[in-house]
Amino acid sequence: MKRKSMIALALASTMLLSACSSSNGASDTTNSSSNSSSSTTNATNNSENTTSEPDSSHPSYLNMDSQFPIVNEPITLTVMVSQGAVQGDFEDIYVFQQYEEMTGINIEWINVPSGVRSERINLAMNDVGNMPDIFLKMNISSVNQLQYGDDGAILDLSQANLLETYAPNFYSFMEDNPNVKQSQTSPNGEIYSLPAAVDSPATKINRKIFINQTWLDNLGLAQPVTYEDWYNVLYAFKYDDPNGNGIQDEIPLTQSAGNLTSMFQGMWGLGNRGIHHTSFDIDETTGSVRHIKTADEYREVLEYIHKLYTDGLIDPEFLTYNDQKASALVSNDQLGVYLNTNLAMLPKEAEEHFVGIEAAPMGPNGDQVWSFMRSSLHSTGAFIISSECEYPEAALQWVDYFFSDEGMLFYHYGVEGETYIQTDDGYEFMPYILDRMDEGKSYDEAIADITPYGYGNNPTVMKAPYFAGAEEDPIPSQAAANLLPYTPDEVWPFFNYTIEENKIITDINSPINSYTTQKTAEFIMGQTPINDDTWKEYVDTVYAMGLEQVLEVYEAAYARIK
Ligand SMILES: [Ca+2]
Repeated sequence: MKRKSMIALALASTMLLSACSSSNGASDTTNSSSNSSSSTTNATNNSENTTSEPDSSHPSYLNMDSQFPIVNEPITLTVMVSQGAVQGDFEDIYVFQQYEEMTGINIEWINVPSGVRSERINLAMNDVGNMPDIFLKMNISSVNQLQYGDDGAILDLSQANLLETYAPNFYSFMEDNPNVKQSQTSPNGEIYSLPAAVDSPATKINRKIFINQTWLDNLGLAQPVTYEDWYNVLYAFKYDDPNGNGIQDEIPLTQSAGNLTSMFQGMWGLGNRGIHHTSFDIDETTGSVRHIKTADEYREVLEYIHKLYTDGLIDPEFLTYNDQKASALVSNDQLGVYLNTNLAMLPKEAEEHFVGIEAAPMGPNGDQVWSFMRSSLHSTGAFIISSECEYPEAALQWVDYFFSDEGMLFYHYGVEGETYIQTDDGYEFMPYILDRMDEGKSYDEAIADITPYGYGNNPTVMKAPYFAGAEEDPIPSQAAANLLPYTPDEVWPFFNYTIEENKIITDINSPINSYTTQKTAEFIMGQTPINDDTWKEYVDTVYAMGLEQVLEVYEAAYARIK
């Protein structure tokens, strides 16, 4: 509390000083030069007319005459940044080296290995008087933002038109995407971070179904659409030797239990508020929040998947699913259906066989929801300014460029002719960078000293053609276009919980999630048969664990964004 009031005071005095130095600067310029720029004239006018534009309060250290450099004289900002496994020192990343020259802002990097991220954030946030200016790519959760914000460690960006004035690109993105604003606004109304955002169907639809078209062709089958088609196609994949080697070695479908239910739940209308809340959506008949995992429709989903399992149409080892395993199956031409965001985890030959499904699976009542849909927010907490930052305006201008089209391209690809070239399809890295993959480097390694975007949580927008992710390759991109018509009209953003609500989510909903996850696997495999008695016992157990309290939290959080 004490800390918070000191910050408020400090900010007020900064603004006062800024206003003074701005008018001083204006008169200095007028005195020293007869060719005073229009912005100087404006500033002079504004200082005389208090009802006019807010420009008069720009701090004098900012260069307001052009986009770059951001500052009149070089300044230094300390930035704590999360470092992925193959990411070297951020000091050596090409994009940021260039950006120092463009902006006049020297960055002192504090590289933090991603594995110790949480501890280092906590230490830094409590290191009063010695905090970094900025936390970048640190993926700080909403509830932690609220705690640190409440403690006065984080600058509240909702005050004094800070975003509107110094982050206009982000501000307009937020205005155009209300769910981003909802996700970024704390229950107390304050805004603590800029997020990692997405703005293309290929990245928003975080999982697509890819089906082995070669196998369909070999068997003379059409793409499946209805729940019956799906059963029949998976059955043929299993028993009709689609890979033509004369032995039954095919795995029609492999995926984790959670993704299997999410993949098929839309056939019974579940998951109608997108993928950020895998256990909750809206019961359209009542308008109330619904717990998906105890809904009657979920029982039907489980019965369907249980039948697939019993008839051998799902990998019997689905509980230990991982992408490496799927990749090995594809190498051996043994996999029929693959669910992921793109094909990058699979060997190259996957592109010869797999296509995106043409329509979302349709259930017995015509339901056809594709719930793997993100809001425009990929992850929060990508960029945070500490309350000790002396140059918050410059820090905002520094990050805001990455929310412009030009800045998105720069962040992801660097500089044309130096690190990327423009092609008919968009942009690609220069051959000297891509060639590193021939030397055995992964894509992430190959680009690690060029751009900072590996490992996600970047304060920018993932949007084609300015983003280079494998989601934008032709096959995943087409898959996303096919599924887009079936995605929910209203996608819930991440919810922001009060500290009390968050305690309920942690103490009650997390154990419920563990229990429903365990029972889901048991129901699919038949370890617990699905009948009226077992289902009632399961549902009763979840309620006894405190589901009503969690539903109340959800209703409250949902009400805040409505
Ligand atoms: Ca075979």
